Amino acid sequence: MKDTFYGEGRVLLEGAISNIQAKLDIVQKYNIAHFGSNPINYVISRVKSEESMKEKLARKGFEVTKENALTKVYDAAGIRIICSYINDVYTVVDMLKKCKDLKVINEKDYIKHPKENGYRSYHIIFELSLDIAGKIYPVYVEIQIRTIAMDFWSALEHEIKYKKNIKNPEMIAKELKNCADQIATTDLYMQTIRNMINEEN
Ligand code: 0O2
Repeated sequence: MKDTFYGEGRVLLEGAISNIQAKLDIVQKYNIAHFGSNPINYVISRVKSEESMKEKLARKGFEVTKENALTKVYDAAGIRIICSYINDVYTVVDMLKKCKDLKVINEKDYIKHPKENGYRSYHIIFELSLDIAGKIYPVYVEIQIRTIAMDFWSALEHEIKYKKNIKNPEMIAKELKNCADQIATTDLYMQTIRNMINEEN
């Protein structure tokens, strides 16, 4: 079906996502074969919805056009990598940065520097050079890497954005912040126990 907003740009966005997913698949198999473990739990991806992209372009003060969606906002193509442990998040970040055809455009470590609401995740924007029939197309992809617990929290917190008429929004925000802090403590605790188990082997 023809895309009414991204037009032929959708081919580039989906192509970039497939390309990075293929890299991640190989990396996972390599890690299992060589180290007997895999830092990645699972991977999900999406092309940002037309509605959400239009809202973001307008919010950032850009004209709502396909060109701006592909070049001014960097998360039209998005991949989320979910790991079990915090150290795995940083292992995956390092692995991705070593890929020769991925250029880091921007990165934000919301794990070391959480947002005020408690949001934690590692974000990197890459520029991927997509080679289609000998022509090189630069495509931006946002990769978010986080633990299962951070992802669980983030999904619930994200719901607030789309829910209208929430009673006690301040109380809910406060409870979510408390929960984010407890999750951060638990993530560290789990990592420590895992390190102790690995030391013993
Ligand atoms: P969706 O539905 O995931 O596409 P922005 O924060 O959007 O003005 P920027 O620079 O792209 O601009 O921000 P950033 O910090 O890199 O965050 C982009 C994405 O990270 C968001 O995309 C969310 O997916 C996620 N994110 C960032 N902050 C939060 C947060 O406080 N809570 C949750 N749950 N997710 C967050 P979109 O476009 O919002 O949505």
